[in-house]
Amino acid sequence: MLNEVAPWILSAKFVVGATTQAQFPQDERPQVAFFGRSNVGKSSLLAAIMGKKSLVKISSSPGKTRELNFFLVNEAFYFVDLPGIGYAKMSIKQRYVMGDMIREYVENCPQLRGIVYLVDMRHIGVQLDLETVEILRGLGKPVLVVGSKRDKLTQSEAAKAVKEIQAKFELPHPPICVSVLKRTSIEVLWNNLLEAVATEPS
Ligand SMILES: Nc1nc2c(ncn2[C@@H]2O[C@H](COP(=O)(O)OP(=O)(O)OP(=O)(O)O)[C@@H](O)[C@H]2O)c(=O)[nH]1
Ligand SMILES: [Mg+2]
Repeated sequence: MLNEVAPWILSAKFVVGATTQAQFPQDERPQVAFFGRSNVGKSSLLAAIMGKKSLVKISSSPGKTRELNFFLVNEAFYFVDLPGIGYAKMSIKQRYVMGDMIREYVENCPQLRGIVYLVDMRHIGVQLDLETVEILRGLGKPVLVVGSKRDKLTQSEAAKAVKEIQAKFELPHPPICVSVLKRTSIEVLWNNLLEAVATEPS
């Protein structure tokens, strides 16, 4: 049966919640990872794209995702839900462990074709976001900066936020801005990601 909210999805399943490299899927299928500060809406966005809320852990309290969660989509590629960064209640040691885990994944996974980096449209220019995107770019992975929680802003606030995101992150195009609540630009983002997984790494 076709997925009613996400008709582009033929199948989507949770494969593994990994904490070490040995647990990452070892096959050749391309991967796209979702990253950003804790509570920005990564897991919610994944659930919206895959049209299946029950697959993904979402919480009103930040710090929900603690593992690298791999989802196999259309039997063709993986979406990876990464733990959020900058979660205040996490100990310094925990943050280091998590940071190492993510870095190890990004640096050592040749199947990783790109990273969707989510930025809350209400909080643009946070130093942690700017620095993290710079690091990811430095690691040679394509980064797609996407604005989240579009529904929390008025039309004029959103227009301003789009310009700010484009300027602060030095993007060649205005960013895609999504709302999971209203399902704004979910299909546009999906189409962009399809291109990313279809592109051979340079
Ligand atoms: N209004 C609104 N709320 C959203 C949207 N996306 C996510 N949220 C809410 O934001 C909160 C955090 O969402 P998550 O998807 O768990 O965020 P996350 O980035 O995965 O968080 P961590 O796993 O802690 O890194 C939840 O209460 C969501 O319901 C959105 O587009 N609009
Ligand atoms: Mg999450």
